[in-house]
Amino acid sequence: MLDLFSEEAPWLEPLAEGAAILRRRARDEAAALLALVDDIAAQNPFHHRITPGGHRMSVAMTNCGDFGWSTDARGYQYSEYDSVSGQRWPAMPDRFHQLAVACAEEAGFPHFQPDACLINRYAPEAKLSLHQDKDEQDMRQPIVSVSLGLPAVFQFGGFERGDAVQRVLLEHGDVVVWGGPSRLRYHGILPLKAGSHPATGAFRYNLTFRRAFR
Ligand code: MD6
Ligand code: FE
Repeated sequence: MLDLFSEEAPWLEPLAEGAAILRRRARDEAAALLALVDDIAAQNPFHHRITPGGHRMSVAMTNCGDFGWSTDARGYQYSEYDSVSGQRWPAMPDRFHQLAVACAEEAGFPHFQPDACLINRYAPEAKLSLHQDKDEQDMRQPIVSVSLGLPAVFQFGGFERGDAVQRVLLEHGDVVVWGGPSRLRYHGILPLKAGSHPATGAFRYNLTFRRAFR
């Protein structure tokens, strides 16, 4: 579990029990991560999916890894094949895997082995409504989330949709590790404010690493 006052991890900013921000943790390797995002998107382009309720998501998505998360008329699920392209997802780059495992360990989750990475791209006004990440099999596994490019306001709530939310700004290179007793908290992203970031232009990218299946 998190040791909130550990001197070895002064960058670790607790959000709640089991959830913390590793400020700027990925900043030095952000350019390399973004180049890998470009490679992945060249194989499986960003796509605005339609939710089971018939809404086009404002966030554009792709995935890499053994499994990818997606939504369509049938619901939300992880699958080996992309229902849009009919192809397998691009492989998860070693660099992604290593970063996710290291961040999980630094936040107190030493056995994380992600098999899926969802990549979200936000343009101005794109948002992600309050949701729980609950499509994974093993809730003991954390989620590691890497923010790149334009800043966004992350809403971090409780266990019911109507609970009060904290708001924190996530900036280029920030990593959120999210697990343990906080694993099923509601969370979301407020509409992205327009801007221009030296590394990503008009966009924000978010990589979320998960263990989809045991
Ligand atoms: C985002 N993140 O930051 C959306 N989910 O763009 C998430 O939905 C998320 O940051 C689970 C754990 C951490 C996250
Ligand atoms: Fe989420």
